[in-house]
Amino acid sequence: MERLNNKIALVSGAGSGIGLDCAQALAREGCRVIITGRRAGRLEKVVQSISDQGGTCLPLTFDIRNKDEVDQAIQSLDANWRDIDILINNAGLGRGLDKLHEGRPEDWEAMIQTNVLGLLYITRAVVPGMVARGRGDIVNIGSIAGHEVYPNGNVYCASKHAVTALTKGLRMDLVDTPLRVSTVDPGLVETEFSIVRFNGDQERAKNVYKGLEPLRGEDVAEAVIFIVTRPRHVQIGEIIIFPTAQASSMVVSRK
Ligand code: NDP
Ligand code: 8X3
Repeated sequence: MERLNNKIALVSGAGSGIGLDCAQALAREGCRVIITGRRAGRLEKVVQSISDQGGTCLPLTFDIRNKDEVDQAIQSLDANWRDIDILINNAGLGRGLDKLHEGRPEDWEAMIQTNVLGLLYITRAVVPGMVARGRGDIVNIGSIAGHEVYPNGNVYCASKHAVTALTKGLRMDLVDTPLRVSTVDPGLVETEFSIVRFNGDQERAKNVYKGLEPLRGEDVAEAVIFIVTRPRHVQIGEIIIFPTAQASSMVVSRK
């Protein structure tokens, strides 16, 4: 088993949800963790909770949709933090749940710019250093929406299908290096995802998880830890993870 002590991990979108749980889990395993997001206050709280547990955490506040901000943030890392070993591409969002021909172009832009371009920008900024050092793990947080399409999920599903393709493409491009590329693709996880998707409508967001026990961020974080602790000759391609009461995007048992 690969030990994570003193490795440097970067988790995008770590101020809430799955990213927050990944950051805490990696810190518990001994990583020094760089956390990113737009909400500085959220990141500060995560830094505090990790340092209260004896871990080390550095916040970087930037918008992943802006390539210049991404590049500046990564370049701003001092020598102590620069050699990132583990990149968790988690930042992402759904916006709206509408028929495509009735959807809002600004929602499409937010999803594609964040889930696809943002992931690309940060990968482009971090992976060359990993290649030069001859070590590194990249774990993308995709979705079951990267394997299936559901009604009104059109652009979100397209963005997560793109993540599936980018995971496979990057794995091919790095096959002659010691780097590993993986994806964790969850079904329903109760986080702020649906609150964001429904523009702050808490009631509508709650209904998404009503009548079943959804996944928690920590369930996804466990899969991430499994991936990055495999022996170096083992590369996990993808982990699809559902709540027990979910069998596919559309097949969900609610009591
Ligand atoms: P959350 O909304 O709790 O977390 C998303 C995180 O992404 C936030 O911390 C947010 O931080 C960050 N983020 C969003 N936009 C940007 C941006 N432009 N720049 C920087 N950071 C950004 O939801 P989840 O934890 O559920 O989502 C995490 C990932 O998991 C996403 O990629 C999502 O698609 C995926 N996923 C979620 C599932 C679910 O059911 N919840 C299931 C399958 C996959 P901030 O707002 O501070 O910038
Ligand atoms: C989020 C899960 O099924 O709401 O990726 O699209 S789903």
